[in-house]
Amino acid sequence: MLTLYHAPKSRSSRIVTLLMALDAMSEVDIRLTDIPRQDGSGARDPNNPHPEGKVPLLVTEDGEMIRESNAIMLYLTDRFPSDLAPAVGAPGRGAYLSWLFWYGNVLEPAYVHQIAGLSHPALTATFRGMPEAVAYLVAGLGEGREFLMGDHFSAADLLIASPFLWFPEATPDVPVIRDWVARCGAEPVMKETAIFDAKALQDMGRVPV
Ligand SMILES: N[C@@H](CCC(=O)N[C@@H](CS)C(=O)NCC(=O)O)C(=O)O
Repeated sequence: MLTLYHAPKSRSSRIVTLLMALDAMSEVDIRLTDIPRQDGSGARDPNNPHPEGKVPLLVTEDGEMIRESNAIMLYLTDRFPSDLAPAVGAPGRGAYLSWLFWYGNVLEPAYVHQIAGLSHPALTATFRGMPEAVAYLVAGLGEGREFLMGDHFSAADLLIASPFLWFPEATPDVPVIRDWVARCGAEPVMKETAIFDAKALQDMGRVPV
């Protein structure tokens, strides 16, 4: 069985959402894991084998550790084929890979630099910035596309909409993006994850936020 180290209401929640969407919750042992939170609560969990004590971490049956949300999502969508992701060789596979890696390599750094108020020519040269990221998202959602991969919700939507679903005030004030974030947030698995995480926090002796 696979093992997922998961801290409720964190970046690993999107992996739980994906497992629900893939109908693969029964294939994974979900280990509730503590992490240091920005409000000062929580602490590094000595039972979490992630080299930095972070979540998510997926461990395979062979004991291989997979870290980074996009790598874990790619592994899971390949392992549990569905309409959430194109298979190797299928149309749209290149776009799918590009969206997953664009999230980690470009969007999240640009987003964090903006939140931190950081600006430097080296950052701009490497990552560009949020205006360029927003333009890329708008282009991806162009031509009447409901979702990034076309007319249905995909793992790419789940990953890329996640920061805007956590911090709605950070959603770019562009109708096509706001509408897409709302469509992603309305997916039934989002609500199921919120219920799962609230119960998980209670099980950990924490008050659901
Ligand atoms: N790039 C990683 C980031 C993982 C990450 O930063 N996770 C946070 C939870 S939202 C964490 O584990 N923080 C605990 C810590 O920093 O010690 C991913 O997307 O998987």
